[in-house]
Amino acid sequence: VFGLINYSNQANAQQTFVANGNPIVTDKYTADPAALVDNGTLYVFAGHDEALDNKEFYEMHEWLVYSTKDLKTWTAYPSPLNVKAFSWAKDDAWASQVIKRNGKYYWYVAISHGTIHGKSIGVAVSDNPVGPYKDALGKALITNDMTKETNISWDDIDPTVIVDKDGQAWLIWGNTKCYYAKLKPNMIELDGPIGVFDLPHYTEAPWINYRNGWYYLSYASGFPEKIVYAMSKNVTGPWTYMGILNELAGNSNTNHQAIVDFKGKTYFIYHNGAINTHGGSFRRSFCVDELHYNSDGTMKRIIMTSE
Ligand code: FUB
Repeated sequence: VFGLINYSNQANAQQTFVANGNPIVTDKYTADPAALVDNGTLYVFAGHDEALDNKEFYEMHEWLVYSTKDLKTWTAYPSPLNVKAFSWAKDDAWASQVIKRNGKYYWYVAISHGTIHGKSIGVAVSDNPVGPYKDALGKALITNDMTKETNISWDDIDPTVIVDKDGQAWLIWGNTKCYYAKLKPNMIELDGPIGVFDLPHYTEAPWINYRNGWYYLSYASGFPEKIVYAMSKNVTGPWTYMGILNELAGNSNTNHQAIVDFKGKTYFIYHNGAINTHGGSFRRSFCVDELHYNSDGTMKRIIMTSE
């Protein structure tokens, strides 16, 4: 029931609440969840869907962050990052991911560029996972004129980042094509050419995670989107397509996932459009379900729950 959430107010503008199953947050729309585990706490970063009930496109100007230690009691924080933090950008707080490196938190975001046509990727930095964050580079890290594999202007979206076992950081992103490139140790510049992964039925929303010798690249496929995944022994592939991981997310064309290990379990965090009659493709809400692996390392299909 949208709008009803029982916060216990705290002095520092943080608010705690007890989640009543999925979706977790019911007083705001929270899209494109990205997850980070740090110091025994799970952080979920999301774009804020603000489209009015009759608007059928994205209206997104800021990102939000929530944290929990037990997946029951959550803390909501003031928005730690707004599109206005990127002076070179125009608008559109699309999908993002935060990663920790050398004690700092780097937040990679998709956003519309102010002067270069199309979507771009920027990076913000903070000493604290819940911010405040500031633009780390003063310009875009990736722009539409750097990737000419497609003739669409929104192919440079949906960043995911991994720091590999050898310390090399990789940025992976894209709509229609899945791009990848090395990041310099400073995490804010590319270190080499941009490649393209060969992935069947690829739409967008890549997320990379590593477990027991396998890299897993999950991504949105088709439209309306299902989440599928591929496996490889190397962060740069080649990738073996493994099939569907999550069926359509209720009442939303997009189905954007994060996969994270937390306190001995693996969680699949995604969005749906399931909040009452107003939820939908442009009014999305993040959900958390458990992900299980088979003994051969493959992933079991997600069983979506409302609990
Ligand atoms: O939220 C805007 C866009 O919708 C994201 O960048 C895509 O992944 C899709 O979820």
